[in-house]
Amino acid sequence: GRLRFQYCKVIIATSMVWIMLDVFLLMYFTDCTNGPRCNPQDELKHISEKPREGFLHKIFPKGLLPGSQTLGPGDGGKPVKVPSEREAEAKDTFKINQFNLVASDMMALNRTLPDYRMDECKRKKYPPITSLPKTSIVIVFHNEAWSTLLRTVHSIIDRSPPELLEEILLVDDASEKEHLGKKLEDYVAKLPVSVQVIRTGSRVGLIRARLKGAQISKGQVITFLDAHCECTQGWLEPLLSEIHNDRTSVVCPIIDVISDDTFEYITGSDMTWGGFNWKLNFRWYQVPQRELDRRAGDRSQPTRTPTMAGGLFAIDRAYFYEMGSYDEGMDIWGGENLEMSFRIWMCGGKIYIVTCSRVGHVFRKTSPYSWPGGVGRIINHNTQRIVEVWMDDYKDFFYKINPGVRATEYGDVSSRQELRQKLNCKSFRWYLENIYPESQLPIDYHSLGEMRNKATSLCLDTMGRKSGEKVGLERCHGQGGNQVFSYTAKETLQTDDLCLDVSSLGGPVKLFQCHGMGGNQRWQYNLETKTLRHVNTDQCLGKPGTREKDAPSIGRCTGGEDQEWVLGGMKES
Ligand code: LR7
Ligand code: MN
Repeated sequence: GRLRFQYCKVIIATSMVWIMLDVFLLMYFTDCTNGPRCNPQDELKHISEKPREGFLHKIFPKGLLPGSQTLGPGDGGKPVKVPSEREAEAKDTFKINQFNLVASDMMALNRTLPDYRMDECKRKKYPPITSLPKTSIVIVFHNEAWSTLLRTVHSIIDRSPPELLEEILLVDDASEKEHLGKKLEDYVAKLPVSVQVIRTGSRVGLIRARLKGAQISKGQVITFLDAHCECTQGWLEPLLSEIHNDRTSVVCPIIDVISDDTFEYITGSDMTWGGFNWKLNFRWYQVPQRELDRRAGDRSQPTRTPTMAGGLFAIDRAYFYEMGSYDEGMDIWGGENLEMSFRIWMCGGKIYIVTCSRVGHVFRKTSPYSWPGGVGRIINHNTQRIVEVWMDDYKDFFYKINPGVRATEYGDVSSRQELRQKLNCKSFRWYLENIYPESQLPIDYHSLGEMRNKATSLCLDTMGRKSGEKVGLERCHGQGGNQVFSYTAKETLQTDDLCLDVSSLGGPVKLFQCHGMGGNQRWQYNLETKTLRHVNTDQCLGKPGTREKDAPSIGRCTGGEDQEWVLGGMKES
């Protein structure tokens, strides 16, 4: 009897603690107005959830939260299933942000994520936290959704050692959404870290918005993030410790994919790095063997990357300014990542993908916001500023594949050219030879122009087709673009990042991702006979055969006019 009574007392006492905690939690969360956790019908559900790693535990130490095993939508990085009655709403609201807003809003602002790091990373010893530099985090946004923006903020607070967080700066680039006004300021004021909302006033674009955040930042390091990210366990220490080792290192995490549809967290490969094509689009490519060898096969070592994606990186604040921060002449979106990549490498710094640091990012297929003056105009303007300042003669590749861009205005770049002088930066050729020999821009080449067939006077044309598809033959238009090919020193016939590729006798002649290993992509041009011999098959490129009229053929070398090709843009040698 006595024992049983004691037992009951314990149960009653524990229940009281739980009830009091529940009431407190309810009070805290009814205060915030929107978001999945703050929506009244969700309150009780919230309280019965499994303890989360961070933010809540700053208020309620680990272990004090009621421990039911119920997980919410998206927890553990799992995909969110939108209930069928909300599918129409999800479809209708998709275009607001170009992602599934219903799914995002269903998830906790502090959803749980597994620790995705490889074992070597978990075991790594970093310098003591007290010796690492503190970072300010700068997040710029234009019309970002509430739940993605706040999930970014919560993931930082939850998964960063507080000692390393100087502050979070949210730079609002003239958003027009109610929820990003006072409501945002009130919400962040309650967070256990200094979070400030800064307003650009008028739409200045992400580059100048970042400059505004950087300007007022106080941390020794600035970490930039997009406004729809989720930082994972242990993301910050490896970044800061790289900068601590060498302040001229600019460091990026691996950027994992958060699905724009289900918000599933999908880990990206540690075997990709950043490159670019002739159009100066940023592209992910496979890390070459050369770089794997340099790291002696240790995948937990940072990868030296030729370029960065641009949205997620950390840099020593003073070094950022020494190196010319950003080109203030760039508008809205695009190009700043390549500009910074070329500049950092050519002027003495390094760029790494730190494979022990993982941050998720919602990749979108199109952009949801307005582009004052037009997408094309803005991107060409920014890209022209890069090629004119940094690329020397290699800018020909960009201009030839993008006919018409030369005529557009790009403002005054003289101060950026002076910066290049002042910092005593190396040439673009140096960058290609030393940092990016695998580049899609051939370091040496014989020609850059059209490829005209003598017998038919037609020109080789990609027809805008992709890797794996047949190359076409069309009336020559002399405008470059799809009719621009380079006969390179590696004996490839290349246009952008595609090479003419033949894998069986008699063809077909296809476009294929250039692999730089010769093989099916190796051609020998004979200056006298003007023939192009495919080395592996020992056959020659010719005019269309009987079966197809708009594709070149490949067959026995005859020396006839139908196998003669005049290569435009031949270099004197
Ligand atoms: O006018 C604008 N003002 C802004 O504040 C336009 C955009 N922005 C904000 C925007 O709300 C977002 O937070 O700027 C940030 C980046 O814009 P996104 O998310 O539309 O860009 P993105 O993710 O498609 O583009 C990538 O390339 C950009 C080139 O300018 C930037 O460098 C982005 O930061 C960059 N994102 C990443 O690197 C994440 C990985 C994507 C890849 C590859
Ligand atoms: Mn983005």
